[in-house]
Amino acid sequence: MASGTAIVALESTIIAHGMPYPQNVETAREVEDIVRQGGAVPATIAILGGEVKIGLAPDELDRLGRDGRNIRKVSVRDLPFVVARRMDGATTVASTMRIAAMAGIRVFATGGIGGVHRGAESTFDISADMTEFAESGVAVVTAGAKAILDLGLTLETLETLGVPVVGLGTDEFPAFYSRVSGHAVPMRCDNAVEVAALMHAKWDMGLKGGVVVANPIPAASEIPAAEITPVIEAAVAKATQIGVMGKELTPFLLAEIAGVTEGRSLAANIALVKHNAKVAAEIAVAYAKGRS
Ligand code: PSU
Ligand code: MN
Repeated sequence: MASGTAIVALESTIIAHGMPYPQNVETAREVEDIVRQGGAVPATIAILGGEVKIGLAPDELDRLGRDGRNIRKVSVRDLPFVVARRMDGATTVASTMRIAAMAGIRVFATGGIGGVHRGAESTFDISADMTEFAESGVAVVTAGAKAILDLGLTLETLETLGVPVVGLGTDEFPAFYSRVSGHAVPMRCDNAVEVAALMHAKWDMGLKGGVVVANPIPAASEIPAAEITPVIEAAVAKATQIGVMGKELTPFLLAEIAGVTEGRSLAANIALVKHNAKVAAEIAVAYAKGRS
């Protein structure tokens, strides 16, 4: 960092809880390679034995993927507990953003950020990813927000929190598995240089918090909204029926949807994460150039 190298943070919940083994570890490795090919250094973030790790060795990545669901999903609230108890933890978007910001890393690639869940008006289930965007100065490249959420309420929340939501080459907020959602983004950039300029402008002005860089899934890997919507609705109904709540909800829904679509949603998830990593590397390189 001292020499101005572009760095891209990567999260570990997607490895431990977002995808099954061994696709999770394969994807994590490929994503790191894509960042390197883009001229940046990947920094996968996790807690191992109570230590906050920024950048994992291959065997550490493998351990996270293999132990999967047995590794604690760590949001910001959980950080002091897992550190004090010297536990392992997979970091979500929120805690990865916080740790990246502590280290001065400004760019982070994920699959899809958490947001306001459907039915949040009665469950209050709003991901800590939302409030973290008001706190940590990190740009997160994401395929919109997970379609399992209420995207309209997610966008309203981000507006309230003062978070720029940038459509990258699009006027619509993408819906994770699909390129379109019917919701407009408040602003659009058409390349990494424009995004980097927005980041510099935001932080040079002393504005606090992050930037959502909404990057649609590549067309070839998209699952059309008409096809995935009923699957998502059935999964949400099942979760409500059997009482899945809180931090278990997102992993449950992703696994349920992957089961019903016979892995097609998993393939889409992998494709969009890789594409986000490529774009994040471009932004990190452009941002580092803008600084010098
Ligand atoms: N994106 C994916 N798969 C995932 C997640 C994001 O493609 O598993 C994870 C992220 O770590 C995100 C978390 O922060 O889901 C959101 O969980 P919750 O809704 O409980 O905050
Ligand atoms: Mn939640």
